[in-house]
Amino acid sequence: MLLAIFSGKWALNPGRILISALSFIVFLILDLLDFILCIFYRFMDGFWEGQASPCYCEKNGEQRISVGENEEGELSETLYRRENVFREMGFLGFSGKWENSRKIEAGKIGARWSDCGCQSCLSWMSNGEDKLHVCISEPTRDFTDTDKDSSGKPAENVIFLHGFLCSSSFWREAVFPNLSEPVKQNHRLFAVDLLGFGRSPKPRNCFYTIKDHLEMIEKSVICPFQLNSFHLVAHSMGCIIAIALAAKYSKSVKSITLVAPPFFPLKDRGDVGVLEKLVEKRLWPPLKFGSAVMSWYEHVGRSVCFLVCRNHRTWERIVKLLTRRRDLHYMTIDLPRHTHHSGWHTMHNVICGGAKLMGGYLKVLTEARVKISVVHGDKDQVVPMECCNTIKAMAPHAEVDIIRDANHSTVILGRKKEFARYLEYTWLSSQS
Ligand SMILES: *[C@@H]1O[C@H](CO)[C@@H](O)[C@H](O)[C@H]1NC(C)=O
Ligand SMILES: CC(=O)N[C@H]1CO[C@H](CO)[C@@H](O)[C@@H]1O
Repeated sequence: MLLAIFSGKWALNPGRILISALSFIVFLILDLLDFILCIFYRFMDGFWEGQASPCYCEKNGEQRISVGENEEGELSETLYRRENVFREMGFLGFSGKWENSRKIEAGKIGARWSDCGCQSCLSWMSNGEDKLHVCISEPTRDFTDTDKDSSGKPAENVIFLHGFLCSSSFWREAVFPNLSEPVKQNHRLFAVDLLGFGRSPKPRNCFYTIKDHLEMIEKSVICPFQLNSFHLVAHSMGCIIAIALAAKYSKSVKSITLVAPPFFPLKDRGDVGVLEKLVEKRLWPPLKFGSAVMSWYEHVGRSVCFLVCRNHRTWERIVKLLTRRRDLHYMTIDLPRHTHHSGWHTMHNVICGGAKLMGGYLKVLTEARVKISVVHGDKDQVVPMECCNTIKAMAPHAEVDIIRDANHSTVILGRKKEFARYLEYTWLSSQS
């Protein structure tokens, strides 16, 4: 690593060398910090709960996962293949000394001591229902007597899936109000809070794999409402879940609209390669640095969640005071509404681990001739443009729209009305 820094083309550029050296040092310190925090959390978990929560620092966890629970490749390799210099050295002889049980005990569903225990975060436990929070907008025309409208058509269903660290509010606030009256009359809109986010359950006895997410959507939307035909609309991470869902229900899906889908081309380094591509270990810009810390360092990430997510109500009050506003933006409120466990596992198992499954899913959809529309902003800093090419390569019939001067969020939020028209057009054209 150091050799690479001081050789080749970089040797000519002192600024570059400085930045690389600085970045090397910062991430080395983070390696050490994560290693120390691992010991700290084992101690604290033992103190508060009598048993350490399993983590992925243990070397032999790898074997246990691959033989036991990972038969279908559901857990991402990135969970346990994140190299840490200090752990590799068996620093201080600590690593591997604790016998962790990889199994998360079934009884342990309550909040961890490091998670928020406020009423809204735990409401799913008290009402005994482990279903997702679903925001439904019923068609304005009455479909109760007959399931067809005057022109003989049944109501259309649409399922909306949000991205990482968002919730159903994203669709409810940004898109629903801008749909036109004729469309609202005969469309039933379901916006779900994905498992582990927003107001949905955040169990700790779950690995938040794509399969887990699908099961919850089936249980909360598809089965109770007996949907046998629906459209899908998804943003960012939600696109991976949407494609998996569509492949499973390829006969029922009428169209899929994917906004900024993070479909990374799978290279030789597998899941780890996806993580490296998605979140490079970089100091700048701050958004990149923040995501690198949260995705590469399990225990540092848990500490950030301990400070932010566990105290989200306090932060909401502080932000309100500082900005002198009575209502916060829905995205600010949604951002910390997850646990470290739910965010961490979803990030790895869905985004990184999902890449290798996309080819198979898209093949099913191509064979079933399901309409796929992709929208991507050309200034997207979160999901690179090359992801569109990955889709095009796997599903040549997909229609790709590149939006100029739009980034990961403004691709919808900066053009709500146009986006609503685009959706309406997609739904209508898939009916003929
Ligand atoms: C997208 O652009 C808007 C306005 O230009 C900016 O406020 C926002 O931070 C950007 N978001 C991302 C994720 O880059
Ligand atoms: C035509 C219409 O209803 N436009 C609305 C689109 O949504 C924004 C808020 O998200 C409203 O302010 C507009 O009035």
